[in-house]
Amino acid sequence: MVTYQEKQLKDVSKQFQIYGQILHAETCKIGHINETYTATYDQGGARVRYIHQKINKHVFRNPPAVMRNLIRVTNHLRHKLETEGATEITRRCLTLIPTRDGQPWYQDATGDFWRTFVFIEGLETFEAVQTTAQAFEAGRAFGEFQRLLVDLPGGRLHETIPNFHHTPKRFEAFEKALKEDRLNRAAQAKAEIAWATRHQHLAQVLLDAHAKGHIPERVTHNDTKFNNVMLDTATGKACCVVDLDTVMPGFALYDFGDMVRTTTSPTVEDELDLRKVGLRLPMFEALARGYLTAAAQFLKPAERDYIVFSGKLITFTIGLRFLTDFLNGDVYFRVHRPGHNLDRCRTQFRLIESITEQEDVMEKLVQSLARDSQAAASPAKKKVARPAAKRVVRAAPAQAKGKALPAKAARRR
Ligand code: GN1
Ligand code: MG
Repeated sequence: MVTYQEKQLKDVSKQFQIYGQILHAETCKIGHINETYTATYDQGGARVRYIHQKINKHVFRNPPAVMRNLIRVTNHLRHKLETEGATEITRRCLTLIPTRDGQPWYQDATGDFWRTFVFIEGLETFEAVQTTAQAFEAGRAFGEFQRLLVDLPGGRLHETIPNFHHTPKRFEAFEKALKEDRLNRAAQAKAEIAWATRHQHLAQVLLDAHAKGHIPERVTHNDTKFNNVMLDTATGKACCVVDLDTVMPGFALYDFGDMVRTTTSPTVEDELDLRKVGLRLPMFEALARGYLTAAAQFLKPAERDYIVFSGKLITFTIGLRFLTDFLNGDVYFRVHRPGHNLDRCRTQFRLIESITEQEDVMEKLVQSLARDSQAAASPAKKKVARPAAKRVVRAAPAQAKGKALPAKAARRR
């Protein structure tokens, strides 16, 4: 039985080059932006799954450009993986299914854009990190992602959301929402508004470093939440990075910062008990180690210098965005309860405080990891890099299985 708007999804399913009959489909509830369905088909007697996804055209104003980016990026990733002799490439990189007339997307009668991906079996995602091995894998996966894209041909990618991580512009949007206070919500968020205002100075730091030529623009993912890395259920190893709509020009540090935001605290993004929110140093260490395993080869020293800061910056930016959306009446992020965006904002600001409390230790740690990984990036790099990875795994031998959220797997592709 098709559960979601049966007729509509049946219509969508017929548009793509899928040689089978749709049996049923489920909505994926994870993620704040796009609508995603996992659909099971009967294909010659075998059950095969695909992802159908409707692009949120209010967030992504130019869906065809989003799709052109996605095609360039996935083609390049696949090509690089092939060249490097990787196996199981359709599990490591998203595979887009064209429409029956050979187009990358289908536009329905209401003007919405749909796309379809191969569902990757045997992978799972998690909302919160449970082990240092997982944090290591997240860092490694996004570091690898950046590494594989350093030589993306074809010029600058389209900016699917202009100024996405531009913190001063996000701050302006916050100030505008506060001034308008359309729903009289500012009174409920006094403490968070004051907190944001006190920390405005964080906003300009990386942009200044970029303007001075210290940190370069790169091809980056820009939404490196832990739940955007799919881990192999059997091995726990990162397999595929998903949610590619914001892959565009950015700073490598934005990606690292969002990993710090989503992998170092034991809590989920909307945790209500703020006492539980905080950066765990072993997670940070594993994350940075994993990231540098792949990224040390291309990062500039100035980029490494801002690694700790980047966690604060992105957490601040996203906290500000939650607060702004709360003030605007929850028009951007999907919410599931009253005050949801304000709850999300609070966890972000609490995490920044926790980072600030520990930043001296974190800086020392990064310096020492950078020395290790620089040595690893020398000609004998493989020999040095592997034991480093194993050390982290040994530190957390039992990878807690915990509660996986396989639905996320579906939503993401
Ligand atoms: C959104 O919906 P999701 O999980 O892919 C947002 C990110 C935020 C994140 C916060 C396009 O990502 O920037 O960091 O929520 N994506 C967009 O959880 O705005
Ligand atoms: Mg996203």
